[in-house]
Amino acid sequence: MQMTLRWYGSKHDTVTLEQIRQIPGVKAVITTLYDTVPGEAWKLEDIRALKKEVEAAGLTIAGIESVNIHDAIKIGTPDRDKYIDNYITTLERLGQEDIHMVCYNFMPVFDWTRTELARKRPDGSTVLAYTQEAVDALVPEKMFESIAGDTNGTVMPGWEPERMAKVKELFEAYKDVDDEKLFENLKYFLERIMPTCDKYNINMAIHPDDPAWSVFGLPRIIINKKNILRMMEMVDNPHNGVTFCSGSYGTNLENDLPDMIRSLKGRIHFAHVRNLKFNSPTDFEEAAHLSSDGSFDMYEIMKALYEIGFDGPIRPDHGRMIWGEKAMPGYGLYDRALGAAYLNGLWEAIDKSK
Ligand code: DNO
Repeated sequence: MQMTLRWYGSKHDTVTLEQIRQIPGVKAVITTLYDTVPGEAWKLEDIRALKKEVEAAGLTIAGIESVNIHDAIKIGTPDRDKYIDNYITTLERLGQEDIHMVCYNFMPVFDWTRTELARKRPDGSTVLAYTQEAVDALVPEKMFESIAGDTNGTVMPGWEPERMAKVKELFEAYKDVDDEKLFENLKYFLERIMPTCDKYNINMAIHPDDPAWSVFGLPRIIINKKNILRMMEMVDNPHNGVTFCSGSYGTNLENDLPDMIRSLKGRIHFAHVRNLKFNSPTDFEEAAHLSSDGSFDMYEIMKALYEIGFDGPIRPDHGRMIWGEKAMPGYGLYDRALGAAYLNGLWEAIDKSK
C-alpha cells in the first residue's frame, strides 16, 4: 500500500504540502481540481500546474478524488453523452500526465451526509456525526443550512453552496430514478469510459454511498457487498473497481468489513480507513482511528487489506478536530497525521508477523 493524505489544493486547504511532507511515510497526495464543476473537461494546463506544485514540494499525486459526475449521467437524460465525452477527455489528460487512479461517486443529490459537523466527544475533540432521527426531522432543502454554521469557513466536497441552492430542483430531476435505473445509468457510463481506462491504465474507484442507505427517499446503490459485486460483474473489467471506505460501508453494522475486503480482491483501487463510534445503530460519530476509540477492529481491516495483497493508495480519513485546529471538518492536519502513523504501524506489525 501507498500511504497518502487528501489535499484540496493551496487555494482551499488549510493544510500545506510542506506539512504533509513531514508526516512519516506519506510521500503522495490524493487531490483534485477543486474549482472545476461536474461535467466540464479538465484543462491539461491545470492538471500540469497541479502536478508541478505537488512535485515541487517533494510529493507525487497518487490519484484524484474526485472527478465528479454530472447529474445528467446519473439521471440518464438525453444530453448525458456530451458530459461523458468531457469525462473521457479528463481521463485522457490525467492518463497523459501519468495519473492512474480516479475516485468518484454515484450518489444522487447529496454526496456524504452528516447531521453534525462538530459534536463534542468526551476528550474535548469535535467530530462529524449522524443521527437518522435528525435527518427524519429535516426537509432536504434545510440540510445544508442546518450544518453550514460549522464549516469553519471552508467549502466541503459535495456541499458546495451553489449546488445546495438547487436541492429542490435536483430532487425533482431525480424523481423517476430508482435503484434499478441508477444501476443502468452507472453501467452505461462505465461501458463508455472503460476503453479509455484500458488505454491509459486508469483505475476507476467508486466511493460508497455514505451513509450506506437511502436518505430522503433517494436511491443509493453502492452500499453493501451484494451491490458492489453486482456493479463489478455488470462491467467486468479490472479497471472498474472500488474505493474501500471503512467509514462509509461501516455505517451499516450489517456490513462485515474484513469479509467485504476479501471478496473485492484485485478490485480495490483505493482505501479510506477510519473508525466510527456507534451510540445506537442510527446514531454514530467519527472516532479517532485507534480501534479502542470506536466500534471497528482496525487491525482486522488492515489485515484483510494486507492479505488480499492491496498495493494501491490508502489514506487516513476524516479526523477529529483537536489541539485547537480550525480546518475543514474532518480534514484537519493533526488527527489525520495521527491516523496515518497508526495505520502505518498496524501495517508494519502485520507485515513483520507474516
Ligand atoms: C467525504 C468524502 C467524499 C468522497 C466522494 C468521492 O469526506 O469521502 O466526499 O470524496 O464521495 O467522490
